[in-house]
Amino acid sequence: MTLNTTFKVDLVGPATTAAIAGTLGAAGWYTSAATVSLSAASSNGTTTTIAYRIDGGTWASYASPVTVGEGRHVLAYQASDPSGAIEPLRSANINVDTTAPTIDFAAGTITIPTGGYISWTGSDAGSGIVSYAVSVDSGAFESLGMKTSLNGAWADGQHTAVVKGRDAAGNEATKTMTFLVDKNSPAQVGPIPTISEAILGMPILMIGVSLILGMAGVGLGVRRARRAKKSEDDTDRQIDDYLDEIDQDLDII
Ligand SMILES: [Ca+2]
Repeated sequence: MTLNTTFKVDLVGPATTAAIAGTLGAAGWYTSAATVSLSAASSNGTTTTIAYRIDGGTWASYASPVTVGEGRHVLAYQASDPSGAIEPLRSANINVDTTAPTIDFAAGTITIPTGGYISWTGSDAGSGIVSYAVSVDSGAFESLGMKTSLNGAWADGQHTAVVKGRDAAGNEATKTMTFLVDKNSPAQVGPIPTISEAILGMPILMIGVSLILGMAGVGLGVRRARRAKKSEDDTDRQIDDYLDEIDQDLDII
């Protein structure tokens, strides 16, 4: 009797493809909600099922596109087919920041002395502020990096400044400030450096101080060693002289 048996060998397990739809901003951030579509195919053509979860939540069976909103998200997914082949666990990072930064300064018209400065604060809960730019009296925007103050040779009188803040995702916010330059206004205390400026300045200062201290330490060590050597030589010479004297005395006797 001849027995014919057919085996279907599933050499390659299922593989999932994730397609993300949304407005891609800067630095890999989406500036709109992002919708993920998952599709899986198995080499033997059998139906596959995809399990997924978001941010370590409960595993669910994928049925339709999944939308994620504001925040940093991790989408984990894994397909399997009826033959028991399971795809290695895959994951995708999906970062969404749809919100522009917030810029703040004192309400109303700010009065500053001649040669004074204007300042503001900014915050962004999503991707974080990466730069500021300011336009005074409709002039060109001046890029200020992370500086949160600006001084200029503004004439006495009223001026306007448009402060623009940009987050890492590319969202921008602008806020207009009105300020009055008045030569009779009391002098301002110098702008306090932003935290990042202060931190950036520290290592350079610390490296400088360490180098000076290190060099001073080496210099001191060399000088001490030299002094010790000299003192040793002097003592040797004194002993030699003393022995010579005894020798001479003995010769006399
Ligand atoms: Ca933001």
